[in-house]
Amino acid sequence: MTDSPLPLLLAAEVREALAHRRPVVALESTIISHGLPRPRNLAVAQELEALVRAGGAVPATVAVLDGVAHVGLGKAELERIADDPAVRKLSFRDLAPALATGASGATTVSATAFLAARAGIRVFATGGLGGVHRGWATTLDESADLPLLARTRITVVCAGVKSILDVPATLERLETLGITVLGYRTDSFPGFYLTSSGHPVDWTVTDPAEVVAVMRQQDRLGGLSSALLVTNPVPPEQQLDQALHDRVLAEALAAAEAAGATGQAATPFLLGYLTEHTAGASLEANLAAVRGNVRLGAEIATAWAEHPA
Ligand code: PSU
Ligand code: MN
Repeated sequence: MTDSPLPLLLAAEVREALAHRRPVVALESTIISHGLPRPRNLAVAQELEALVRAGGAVPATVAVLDGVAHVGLGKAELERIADDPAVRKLSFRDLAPALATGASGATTVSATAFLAARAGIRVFATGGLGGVHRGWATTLDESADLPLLARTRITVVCAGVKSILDVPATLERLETLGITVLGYRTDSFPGFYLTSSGHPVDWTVTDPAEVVAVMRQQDRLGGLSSALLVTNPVPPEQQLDQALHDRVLAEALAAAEAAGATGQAATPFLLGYLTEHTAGASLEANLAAVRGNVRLGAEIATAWAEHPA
């Protein structure tokens, strides 16, 4: 490929929608390749795209295939992300070497947010963000999601941060990094698998128009390009049982340490352990959270597309 001004391949549908200011929702692919078990992952990836469409927006799943950054995937491309075990996990810093070497990989929140923003997409929906891991004081393991979101103008709809993390430490980091956090119809920061993390959130919004009003003021203020987190809790009736969550998470953390699962492997190990040892209950809560976020993402993208430029 010759070097073009934008190193992105936009799906025709995504390009059209952006050109006409129609709503688009970016979706990440690491949740498909590394966050969910096969073969359910492909069905989920397709379902999430269908939910975006049902909400009147165009889905743009992001991934790198054979050294090309794609924004919006075709059917076979989505299947490849879900099925091919050679697909790597790519965070923001991996993008340049992946493009240079012709590698294929799924994009994490950091890489997806970056590529989506470069493509001109303003709304991105996912499950739970990465953050500060427990034991940070010895491992220094903090997801690249946080610093990237501190310098990228995109609205991310999520169920908070993954509860496998040190949630209060992550909230402190979000504050330090200047990343605005809104609670969607809640004054409590969501707990990913759980409706509430038990920690408060400073700002509450109750509908997509209020989110768009905040986005407009971010742009009006100008200056630094930080993200906006719209944290949307999993419905209480679909959350994981708190006692089961706490018990299995403690086991998972011990197992990760025993297995030496560090670096990029830490998060997939912990999520996989929870799915396996809750007999799939954590997976259902995870999926319920993601579905809700994707639906809300389509609503926000629609409200954003309608606001006067
Ligand atoms: N949320 C999920 N499942 C996932 C992830 C988030 O429900 O698999 C992924 C996202 O891609 C996120 C990544 O960016 O985990 C964070 O990984 P790490 O902790 O290695 O930065
Ligand atoms: Mn990490």
